[in-house]
Amino acid sequence: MATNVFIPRVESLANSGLDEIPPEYVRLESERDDHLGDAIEEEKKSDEGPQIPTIDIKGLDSDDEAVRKLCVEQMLDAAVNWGVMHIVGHGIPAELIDKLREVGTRFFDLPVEEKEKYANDQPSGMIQGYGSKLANSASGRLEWMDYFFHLMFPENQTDLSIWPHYPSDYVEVTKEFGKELRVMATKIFTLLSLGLGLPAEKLEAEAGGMENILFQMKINYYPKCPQPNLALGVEAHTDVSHLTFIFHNNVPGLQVYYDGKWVTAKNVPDSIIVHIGDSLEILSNGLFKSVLHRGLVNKEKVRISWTIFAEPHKDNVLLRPLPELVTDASPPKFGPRTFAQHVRQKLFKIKEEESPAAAK
Ligand SMILES: O=C(O)CCC(=O)C(=O)O
Repeated sequence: MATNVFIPRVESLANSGLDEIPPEYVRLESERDDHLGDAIEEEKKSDEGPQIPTIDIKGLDSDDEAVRKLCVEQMLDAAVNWGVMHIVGHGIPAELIDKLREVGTRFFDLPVEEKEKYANDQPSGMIQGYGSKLANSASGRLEWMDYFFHLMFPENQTDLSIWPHYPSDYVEVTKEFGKELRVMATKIFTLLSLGLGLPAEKLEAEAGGMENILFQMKINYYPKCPQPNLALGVEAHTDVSHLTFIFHNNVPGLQVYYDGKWVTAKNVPDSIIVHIGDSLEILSNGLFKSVLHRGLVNKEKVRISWTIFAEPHKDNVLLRPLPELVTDASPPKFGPRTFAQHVRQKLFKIKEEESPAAAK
Protein backbone atom coordinates (compact mmCIF):
# COMPACT_ATOMS: atom_id res chain seq x y z
CA MET A 1 0.00 0.00 0.00
CA ALA A 2 1.23 3.49 -0.80
CA THR A 3 1.33 6.27 1.74
CA ASN A 4 1.68 9.18 -0.70
CA VAL A 5 -0.53 12.18 -0.02
CA PHE A 6 -0.66 14.89 -2.65
CA ILE A 7 -3.52 17.13 -1.60
CA PRO A 8 -5.39 17.51 1.70
CA ARG A 9 -8.36 15.22 2.14
CA VAL A 10 -11.63 17.10 1.90
CA GLU A 11 -12.77 15.33 5.05
CA SER A 12 -9.85 16.88 6.99
CA LEU A 13 -10.62 20.31 5.60
CA ALA A 14 -14.29 19.99 6.47
CA ASN A 15 -13.47 18.82 10.00
CA SER A 16 -11.10 21.74 10.59
CA GLY A 17 -14.14 23.94 11.19
CA LEU A 18 -13.54 26.40 8.33
CA ASP A 19 -16.35 28.85 7.45
CA GLU A 20 -15.11 29.50 3.94
CA ILE A 21 -13.84 26.94 1.49
CA PRO A 22 -10.29 27.37 0.08
CA PRO A 23 -10.18 29.17 -3.31
CA GLU A 24 -9.19 26.03 -5.24
CA TYR A 25 -12.61 24.54 -4.38
CA VAL A 26 -14.55 27.62 -5.51
CA ARG A 27 -16.08 26.83 -8.87
CA LEU A 28 -15.72 29.05 -11.92
CA GLU A 29 -18.20 31.88 -12.36
CA SER A 30 -19.75 30.06 -15.35
CA GLU A 31 -20.50 26.99 -13.21
CA ARG A 32 -21.83 29.03 -10.29
CA ASP A 33 -24.19 30.85 -12.63
CA ASP A 34 -25.59 27.45 -13.60
CA HIS A 35 -27.75 27.19 -10.43
CA LEU A 36 -25.26 25.77 -7.96
CA GLY A 37 -26.88 25.41 -4.57
CA ASP A 38 -27.30 23.34 -1.43
CA ALA A 39 -28.33 19.83 -2.53
CA ILE A 40 -30.97 19.47 0.18
CA GLU A 41 -32.62 22.76 -0.81
CA GLU A 42 -32.39 21.92 -4.51
CA GLU A 43 -34.00 18.53 -3.95
CA LYS A 44 -36.97 20.17 -2.19
CA LYS A 45 -37.41 22.56 -5.12
CA SER A 46 -37.40 19.72 -7.64
CA ASP A 47 -40.91 18.46 -6.75
CA GLU A 48 -42.14 20.37 -9.72
CA GLY A 49 -40.72 19.82 -13.17
CA PRO A 50 -39.54 16.70 -14.97
CA GLN A 51 -38.48 13.66 -12.92
CA ILE A 52 -36.00 10.95 -13.86
CA PRO A 53 -38.10 8.00 -15.15
CA THR A 54 -38.58 4.97 -12.89
CA ILE A 55 -38.71 1.54 -14.56
CA ASP A 56 -39.74 -1.74 -12.98
CA ILE A 57 -37.54 -4.28 -14.74
CA LYS A 58 -39.43 -7.25 -13.30
CA GLY A 59 -41.46 -6.81 -16.47
CA LEU A 60 -38.63 -8.45 -18.44
CA ASP A 61 -39.41 -11.82 -16.81
CA SER A 62 -43.19 -11.57 -17.21
CA ASP A 63 -45.11 -14.33 -19.02
CA ASP A 64 -47.26 -11.63 -20.55
CA GLU A 65 -45.77 -10.42 -23.82
CA ALA A 66 -47.46 -7.01 -23.52
CA VAL A 67 -45.77 -6.44 -20.14
CA ARG A 68 -42.36 -7.41 -21.54
CA LYS A 69 -42.91 -5.10 -24.51
CA LEU A 70 -43.87 -2.19 -22.28
CA CYS A 71 -40.76 -2.74 -20.17
CA VAL A 72 -38.53 -2.65 -23.28
CA GLU A 73 -40.29 0.50 -24.53
CA GLN A 74 -39.87 2.28 -21.22
CA MET A 75 -36.18 1.39 -21.11
CA LEU A 76 -35.65 2.57 -24.67
CA ASP A 77 -37.45 5.83 -24.01
CA ALA A 78 -35.34 6.51 -20.90
CA ALA A 79 -32.06 5.62 -22.65
CA VAL A 80 -32.87 7.79 -25.67
CA ASN A 81 -34.40 10.83 -23.98
CA TRP A 82 -32.74 10.93 -20.55
CA GLY A 83 -29.71 8.63 -20.47
CA VAL A 84 -30.59 7.93 -16.84
CA MET A 85 -33.30 6.04 -14.94
CA HIS A 86 -34.29 4.70 -11.53
CA ILE A 87 -34.56 0.92 -11.68
CA VAL A 88 -36.88 -0.99 -9.33
CA GLY A 89 -37.74 -4.69 -9.33
CA HIS A 90 -34.02 -5.29 -9.94
CA GLY A 91 -33.72 -8.43 -7.83
CA ILE A 92 -30.72 -7.43 -5.68
CA PRO A 93 -31.74 -8.20 -2.08
CA ALA A 94 -32.33 -5.04 -0.03
CA GLU A 95 -30.35 -6.56 2.90
CA LEU A 96 -27.30 -6.98 0.69
CA ILE A 97 -27.48 -3.36 -0.48
CA ASP A 98 -27.79 -2.28 3.17
CA LYS A 99 -24.72 -4.34 4.03
CA LEU A 100 -22.77 -2.79 1.17
CA ARG A 101 -23.68 0.64 2.51
CA GLU A 102 -22.75 -0.42 6.02
CA VAL A 103 -19.26 -1.77 5.24
CA GLY A 104 -18.39 1.26 3.09
CA THR A 105 -19.66 3.69 5.72
CA ARG A 106 -17.69 1.91 8.45
CA PHE A 107 -14.54 2.17 6.36
CA PHE A 108 -15.08 5.90 5.90
CA ASP A 109 -15.77 6.25 9.65
CA LEU A 110 -12.09 5.37 10.22
CA PRO A 111 -9.78 8.31 11.02
CA VAL A 112 -8.21 9.86 7.90
CA GLU A 113 -4.74 8.60 9.02
CA GLU A 114 -6.02 5.01 8.87
CA LYS A 115 -7.55 5.51 5.44
CA GLU A 116 -4.28 7.04 4.22
CA LYS A 117 -2.72 3.60 4.53
CA TYR A 118 -4.73 2.79 1.39
CA ALA A 119 -3.80 6.01 -0.47
CA ASN A 120 -3.57 5.64 -4.23
CA ASP A 121 -0.80 7.21 -6.27
CA GLN A 122 -2.42 8.72 -9.32
CA PRO A 123 0.70 10.24 -10.97
CA SER A 124 2.34 6.80 -11.06
CA GLY A 125 -0.81 5.18 -12.46
CA MET A 126 -1.86 3.40 -9.26
CA ILE A 127 -5.45 4.55 -9.36
CA GLN A 128 -7.03 2.00 -7.03
CA GLY A 129 -7.32 2.93 -3.37
CA TYR A 130 -8.18 5.98 -1.26
CA GLY A 131 -7.87 9.37 -2.94
CA SER A 132 -9.11 12.82 -3.82
CA LYS A 133 -9.24 14.06 -7.38
CA LEU A 134 -6.23 16.01 -8.58
CA ALA A 135 -6.79 19.32 -10.36
CA ASN A 136 -6.48 17.85 -13.84
CA SER A 137 -10.04 18.54 -14.85
CA ALA A 138 -11.56 21.02 -17.29
CA SER A 139 -11.98 23.72 -14.67
CA GLY A 140 -8.66 23.19 -12.88
CA ARG A 141 -10.68 23.31 -9.63
CA LEU A 142 -10.90 20.65 -6.95
CA GLU A 143 -13.97 18.65 -6.03
CA TRP A 144 -15.50 18.54 -2.54
CA MET A 145 -15.13 14.76 -2.20
CA ASP A 146 -12.77 11.95 -1.23
CA TYR A 147 -13.22 8.44 -2.60
CA PHE A 148 -12.16 4.81 -2.55
CA PHE A 149 -11.78 3.13 -5.94
CA HIS A 150 -11.26 -0.53 -6.81
CA LEU A 151 -12.14 -3.15 -9.39
CA MET A 152 -15.04 -5.25 -8.10
CA PHE A 153 -15.79 -7.77 -10.89
CA PRO A 154 -14.77 -10.10 -12.64
CA GLU A 155 -13.39 -11.72 -9.53
CA ASN A 156 -10.39 -13.28 -11.29
CA GLN A 157 -9.13 -9.78 -12.19
CA THR A 158 -9.52 -8.16 -8.77
CA ASP A 159 -6.66 -7.45 -6.39
CA LEU A 160 -8.04 -8.02 -2.89
CA SER A 161 -4.87 -6.70 -1.25
CA ILE A 162 -6.03 -3.21 -2.31
CA TRP A 163 -9.56 -3.51 -0.91
CA PRO A 164 -10.31 -2.19 2.59
CA HIS A 165 -9.34 -4.74 5.26
CA TYR A 166 -11.69 -3.03 7.67
CA PRO A 167 -14.42 -3.85 8.49
CA SER A 168 -13.56 -7.52 8.35
CA ASP A 169 -16.62 -8.39 6.23
CA TYR A 170 -15.92 -5.71 3.61
CA VAL A 171 -14.49 -8.21 1.10
CA GLU A 172 -17.15 -10.87 1.57
CA VAL A 173 -20.05 -8.40 1.28
CA THR A 174 -18.58 -6.57 -1.69
CA LYS A 175 -17.82 -9.79 -3.58
CA GLU A 176 -21.34 -11.05 -3.01
CA PHE A 177 -22.79 -7.74 -4.10
CA GLY A 178 -20.59 -7.74 -7.23
CA LYS A 179 -22.05 -11.08 -8.32
CA GLU A 180 -25.63 -9.87 -7.86
CA LEU A 181 -24.95 -6.63 -9.67
CA ARG A 182 -23.42 -8.56 -12.56
CA VAL A 183 -26.65 -10.55 -12.98
CA MET A 184 -28.71 -7.39 -12.84
CA ALA A 185 -26.51 -5.64 -15.43
CA THR A 186 -27.32 -8.41 -17.91
CA LYS A 187 -31.02 -7.58 -17.52
CA ILE A 188 -30.35 -3.95 -18.41
CA PHE A 189 -28.21 -4.90 -21.43
CA THR A 190 -30.97 -7.31 -22.52
CA LEU A 191 -33.70 -4.68 -22.34
CA LEU A 192 -31.55 -2.16 -24.19
CA SER A 193 -30.63 -4.71 -26.85
CA LEU A 194 -34.29 -5.58 -27.46
CA GLY A 195 -35.08 -1.87 -27.54
CA LEU A 196 -32.62 -1.46 -30.41
CA GLY A 197 -34.35 -4.30 -32.26
CA LEU A 198 -31.33 -6.60 -31.72
CA PRO A 199 -31.26 -10.13 -30.31
CA ALA A 200 -31.41 -10.16 -26.50
CA GLU A 201 -27.73 -11.10 -25.96
CA LYS A 202 -26.22 -8.99 -28.72
CA LEU A 203 -25.52 -5.70 -26.93
CA GLU A 204 -23.83 -7.25 -23.91
CA ALA A 205 -21.69 -9.45 -26.17
CA GLU A 206 -20.59 -6.41 -28.20
CA ALA A 207 -19.96 -4.50 -24.99
CA GLY A 208 -17.39 -7.11 -23.88
CA GLY A 209 -19.41 -9.97 -22.36
CA MET A 210 -18.53 -11.64 -19.07
CA GLU A 211 -14.74 -11.28 -19.24
CA ASN A 212 -14.35 -7.89 -20.86
CA ILE A 213 -16.82 -5.73 -19.00
CA LEU A 214 -15.12 -4.54 -15.83
CA PHE A 215 -17.10 -3.34 -12.82
CA GLN A 216 -15.12 -0.60 -11.08
CA MET A 217 -16.49 0.66 -7.78
CA LYS A 218 -15.92 4.20 -6.53
CA ILE A 219 -17.24 5.01 -3.06
CA ASN A 220 -17.65 8.78 -2.98
CA TYR A 221 -17.49 10.54 0.39
CA TYR A 222 -18.87 14.10 0.29
CA PRO A 223 -18.29 15.91 3.63
CA LYS A 224 -20.60 18.70 4.78
CA CYS A 225 -19.65 21.90 3.00
CA PRO A 226 -19.94 25.39 4.58
CA GLN A 227 -20.51 27.05 1.16
CA PRO A 228 -22.41 24.58 -1.02
CA ASN A 229 -23.41 27.32 -3.46
CA LEU A 230 -19.72 27.76 -4.40
CA ALA A 231 -18.57 24.12 -4.58
CA LEU A 232 -19.22 20.90 -6.46
CA GLY A 233 -18.80 17.34 -5.17
CA VAL A 234 -18.34 16.12 -8.75
CA GLU A 235 -18.13 18.50 -11.65
CA ALA A 236 -20.34 18.12 -14.71
CA HIS A 237 -19.28 15.17 -16.86
CA THR A 238 -20.51 12.16 -18.80
CA ASP A 239 -19.20 8.72 -17.83
CA VAL A 240 -16.90 6.86 -20.19
CA SER A 241 -18.46 3.54 -19.13
CA HIS A 242 -21.20 1.51 -20.84
CA LEU A 243 -23.47 1.74 -17.80
CA THR A 244 -23.03 3.25 -14.33
CA PHE A 245 -24.97 2.08 -11.26
CA ILE A 246 -25.41 4.43 -8.31
CA PHE A 247 -26.46 3.65 -4.72
CA HIS A 248 -26.36 6.27 -1.96
CA ASN A 249 -27.13 6.95 1.70
CA ASN A 250 -30.43 8.73 0.91
CA VAL A 251 -28.83 12.17 1.00
CA PRO A 252 -29.53 14.08 -2.24
CA GLY A 253 -26.75 15.41 -4.46
CA LEU A 254 -26.96 13.96 -7.96
CA GLN A 255 -28.18 16.27 -10.72
CA VAL A 256 -28.68 15.27 -14.36
CA TYR A 257 -28.98 17.57 -17.34
CA TYR A 258 -32.30 17.23 -19.12
CA ASP A 259 -33.98 19.50 -21.63
CA GLY A 260 -31.59 22.39 -20.97
CA LYS A 261 -31.88 22.27 -17.16
CA TRP A 262 -30.37 20.50 -14.13
CA VAL A 263 -32.82 18.04 -12.55
CA THR A 264 -32.08 16.93 -8.97
CA ALA A 265 -32.52 13.18 -8.46
CA LYS A 266 -35.25 12.36 -5.90
CA ASN A 267 -34.90 9.48 -3.50
CA VAL A 268 -36.90 6.58 -4.99
CA PRO A 269 -37.10 3.79 -2.35
CA ASP A 270 -35.29 0.52 -3.22
CA SER A 271 -34.15 1.86 -6.56
CA ILE A 272 -30.81 1.87 -8.33
CA ILE A 273 -29.85 4.82 -10.49
CA VAL A 274 -28.54 3.70 -13.87
CA HIS A 275 -26.65 5.99 -16.25
CA ILE A 276 -25.92 5.38 -19.92
CA GLY A 277 -22.25 6.18 -20.53
CA ASP A 278 -20.22 7.14 -23.61
CA SER A 279 -19.39 3.54 -24.59
CA LEU A 280 -23.03 2.56 -25.09
CA GLU A 281 -23.73 5.87 -26.75
CA ILE A 282 -21.09 4.91 -29.33
CA LEU A 283 -22.34 1.32 -29.81
CA SER A 284 -25.89 2.64 -30.29
CA ASN A 285 -24.65 5.18 -32.87
CA GLY A 286 -25.80 8.04 -30.68
CA LEU A 287 -29.33 6.74 -30.20
CA PHE A 288 -28.73 6.34 -26.47
CA LYS A 289 -27.68 9.43 -24.60
CA SER A 290 -24.62 9.52 -22.36
CA VAL A 291 -26.05 11.62 -19.56
CA LEU A 292 -24.35 14.80 -18.37
CA HIS A 293 -24.44 14.90 -14.59
CA ARG A 294 -22.82 16.51 -11.54
CA GLY A 295 -22.85 16.19 -7.75
CA LEU A 296 -23.98 18.99 -5.44
CA VAL A 297 -22.97 19.16 -1.78
CA ASN A 298 -24.81 20.44 1.27
CA LYS A 299 -24.28 22.06 4.67
CA GLU A 300 -26.03 19.57 6.92
CA LYS A 301 -25.27 15.97 6.03
CA VAL A 302 -22.41 13.81 4.80
CA ARG A 303 -23.35 12.15 1.52
CA ILE A 304 -21.89 8.81 0.48
CA SER A 305 -22.54 7.24 -2.90
CA TRP A 306 -21.47 3.89 -4.34
CA THR A 307 -20.87 4.37 -8.04
CA ILE A 308 -20.10 1.28 -10.10
CA PHE A 309 -18.85 1.81 -13.63
CA ALA A 310 -19.44 -1.13 -15.99
CA GLU A 311 -16.79 -0.37 -18.56
CA PRO A 312 -15.19 -2.22 -21.47
CA HIS A 313 -11.70 -3.68 -21.14
CA LYS A 314 -9.27 -0.99 -22.25
CA ASP A 315 -8.00 -2.80 -25.37
CA ASN A 316 -10.12 -5.92 -26.01
CA VAL A 317 -13.37 -4.30 -27.12
CA LEU A 318 -13.87 -2.28 -30.29
CA LEU A 319 -16.19 0.62 -29.67
CA ARG A 320 -17.93 1.62 -32.89
CA PRO A 321 -21.54 2.06 -33.99
CA LEU A 322 -23.01 -1.43 -34.40
CA PRO A 323 -23.33 -2.18 -38.14
CA GLU A 324 -27.01 -3.11 -37.64
CA LEU A 325 -27.68 0.48 -36.60
CA VAL A 326 -25.86 2.20 -39.44
CA THR A 327 -27.82 3.02 -42.60
CA ASP A 328 -27.67 5.62 -45.36
CA ALA A 329 -30.15 7.65 -43.39
CA SER A 330 -28.16 7.25 -40.20
CA PRO A 331 -24.44 7.15 -41.01
CA PRO A 332 -21.89 6.41 -38.27
CA LYS A 333 -21.62 9.26 -35.78
CA PHE A 334 -18.41 7.94 -34.16
CA GLY A 335 -15.16 6.52 -35.47
CA PRO A 336 -13.91 3.15 -34.16
CA ARG A 337 -11.77 3.20 -31.04
CA THR A 338 -10.77 1.10 -28.08
CA PHE A 339 -11.84 2.20 -24.61
CA ALA A 340 -8.28 3.35 -23.85
CA GLN A 341 -8.31 5.47 -27.01
CA HIS A 342 -11.70 6.91 -26.13
CA VAL A 343 -10.53 7.93 -22.66
CA ARG A 344 -7.37 9.52 -24.10
CA GLN A 345 -9.32 11.38 -26.79
CA LYS A 346 -11.79 12.67 -24.23
CA LEU A 347 -9.06 13.94 -21.89
CA PHE A 348 -7.26 15.52 -24.81
CA LYS A 349 -10.44 17.25 -25.96
CA ILE A 350 -11.09 18.64 -22.49
CA LYS A 351 -7.51 19.90 -22.26
CA GLU A 352 -7.75 21.48 -25.74
CA GLU A 353 -11.01 23.20 -24.84
CA GLU A 354 -9.58 24.65 -21.65
CA SER A 355 -6.31 25.88 -23.21
CA PRO A 356 -6.28 29.62 -23.98
CA ALA A 357 -4.82 28.92 -27.45
CA ALA A 358 -7.77 26.69 -28.31
CA ALA A 359 -10.21 29.28 -27.06
CA LYS A 360 -8.98 31.88 -29.55
O1 LIG B 1 -22.41 10.64 -6.30
C1 LIG B 1 -23.09 10.59 -7.31
O2 LIG B 1 -24.33 10.51 -7.24
C2 LIG B 1 -22.47 10.69 -8.69
C3 LIG B 1 -21.00 10.36 -8.69
C4 LIG B 1 -20.34 10.50 -10.03
O3 LIG B 1 -20.88 11.02 -10.97
C5 LIG B 1 -18.98 9.98 -10.21
O4 LIG B 1 -18.39 9.47 -9.25
O5 LIG B 1 -18.47 10.08 -11.35
